[in-house]
Formats: sequence, C-alpha cells, structure tokens
Amino acid sequence: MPANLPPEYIEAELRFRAAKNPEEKLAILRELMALVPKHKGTEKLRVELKRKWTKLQAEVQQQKKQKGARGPSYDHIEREGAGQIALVGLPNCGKSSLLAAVTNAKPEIADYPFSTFRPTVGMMPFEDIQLQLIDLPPLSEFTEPWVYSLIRQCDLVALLIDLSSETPGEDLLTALEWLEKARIRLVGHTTQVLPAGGVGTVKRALIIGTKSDAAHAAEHLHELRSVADSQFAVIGVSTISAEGLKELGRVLFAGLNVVRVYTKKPGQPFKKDLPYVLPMGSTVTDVARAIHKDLAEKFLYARVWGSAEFPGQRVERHHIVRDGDLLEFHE
Ligand SMILES: Nc1nc2c(ncn2[C@@H]2O[C@H](COP(=O)(O)OP(=O)(O)O)[C@@H](O)[C@H]2O)c(=O)[nH]1
Ligand SMILES: [Mg+2]
Repeated sequence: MPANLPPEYIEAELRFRAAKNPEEKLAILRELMALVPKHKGTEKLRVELKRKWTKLQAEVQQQKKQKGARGPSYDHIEREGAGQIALVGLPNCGKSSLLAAVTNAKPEIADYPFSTFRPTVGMMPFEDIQLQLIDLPPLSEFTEPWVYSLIRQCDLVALLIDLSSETPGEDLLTALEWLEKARIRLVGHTTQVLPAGGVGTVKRALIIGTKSDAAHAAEHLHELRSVADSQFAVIGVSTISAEGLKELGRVLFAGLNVVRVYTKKPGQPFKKDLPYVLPMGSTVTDVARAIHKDLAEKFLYARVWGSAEFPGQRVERHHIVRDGDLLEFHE
C-alpha cells in the first residue's frame, strides 16, 4: 500500500473490510476512491479500486436482478403530500442533515462523502400540509442512473450548495454540469411555462445554501447569489443554528407552484378543513373535478371566499382560484 494515505482512507478501508453486503461495500468503495490522493504514487491503487468497483457493481446488479420484483426499486417514489421535492447536491453538502432537521426521517449523516446510497423520504410539515422531501446520493462521477430518474420525476429540485466551501459559485456550476450531463436542465421556480427540453428534462429549482453557520458563510452566500444571478432563488440555512429552517417551508411551498383550496357545503359554517392541493392557475372546475368528476359536470356555480372581489361572490366555472380560497359548490 502506498505511503501517505490520509487517515480517513485507512479508517474507511477498515470499514470496507468489515462490510458484509455488496451494496454497502460499494458505497464505501466510492468513499475510498474519493479519498485517494491523485498522484503517480497512488496510480496502481486507483486502478485496483476501479477494478473492485466494476466487479462489485456487477455483483450488486446481479443481486438486484435475482431479487426481481421483491427487491427495492428506487426508480419511482410514490408522491405523497402537496409535492415531491428532491434534495440534490455534491457530496457532503448537508442533504441528509437537512432532511433529518425538518422531517421525522432518520437518514445516515456522516462527515465523509457518499454516506447516502439509498433514497430516504421524509415529510416536512408546512402549515396545514406536508411536503415530501427525498434525500439522494450526491452528484458525482459515481451517481447511478436511478438518482437522475428520481430527479426527473420530482416536482421541484432543491439544489443544496455548501456555504462552508471556499468555492460555492464553482460548486453550483459543477452541480449544474452533472445534471446537464444527465440531460436535466434547471430553471427558476417561478418559470411559468417550462421551455421545451429537447431530448432532456426541464425542472423547476431553487437553491439552498447549507451550513450558514460556517465561517465566511455570509460572503459565500453572497457569491452564490451572484453566480445564481436572478435565475434561482437562494436561501441560506443551517441545521446547527436553525437559521432559515422556519422560512424553508414557505420557500419550498412557493417553489411548488401549487395552491391550497378549501371547500364547504352550502349552509355549513366557515371552517377550513384539509385543503385540496392543485397546480397554480387551476379553475373552479378543476377543484370540482378534484372532489368528484360528476361534480365537475353538474355544478351550476360556486361561491368563493378569498380571490373573488367580495366574500362569497358567485363565480363562473373558469374562475381561477388562489391559495387559501374557500369554495362552496352549488348544484
Ligand atoms: N457546520 C455545519 N455542518 C453541517 C450542517 N449540516 C451538515 N453539516 C455537516 O456536514 C457533513 C455532511 O452532512 P450530510 O448531511 O451527511 O451531507 P450529505 O452527504 O449531503 O448527505 C456532516 O459532517 C454534517 O455534520 C450545518 O448546518 N452546519
Ligand atoms: Mg447524505
């Protein structure tokens, strides 16, 4: 073994030897590969690791095939709550910590890269709804295709950039490049009409600057904002000082471009029960359809409290609803 390997490498290698299942071994191997310094003296070792990696990868694939339909499939995660948000970022940027801080999920958190190798889902409460967050393995040369396929399916990408990094602007560009390579293009969350993706996918996104408690985080946040330009909203958060965590719910909710609409039956008292969540721009008829397709066909008019000019105003079928509206359908 070449001399002067960092102690983290030695430690990870011990874990590698102790690991029993190939999936775990593969994850530790990724770490090892990231930890080897790149110079002439480690060339043989790097080739050796790459060889092990290819072998293990094949083993894991084989195992997945054998398990067939019973094995866990990461290619799709059932949408729950008001919207599905993918936490995306480079290794160690704080994705798992954020998930742990704002949901009841308990993902693995570690100070070494590639600690996450499965998707972890958590529900983040926001006012009277829940947002579904998915913690993912990081963007890197080792990112497996299913990670990108989950990103393509989500409603909003939360791109996490580490504010303790000396190069947050560059990190943002690196992350965007990895996504571009997978043919995923990000646009600001307020983009109303998504541009045609060509052969790829276009996703709405916002940026979360993590570890805002770190030294120089304020300057780094500033740099990040200037690189993100006006294209992406940027919010700074810390799971240690809790800065920005309260605001995060509102920011993510805004990023989803949805509205919450409440309904009541004529004659019932005003009480906001659990809302229907619909895409922004939905009409009264869309709300009726969400309740029941028959209702969409047969209702004559609706009364709206909220977005109408006066409370309880009678509105037509194509009236566009706003977040917080209370509706009453008349058949
Ligand atoms: N100072 C500071 N460190 C953090 C914060 N969030 C995460 N970390 C640390 O950053 C490292 C990577 O965190 P983790 O959540 O595993 O990142 P992931 O690889 O993106 O999932 C760990 O050592 C965390 O303790 C934060 O808000 N402030
Ligand atoms: Mg993680």
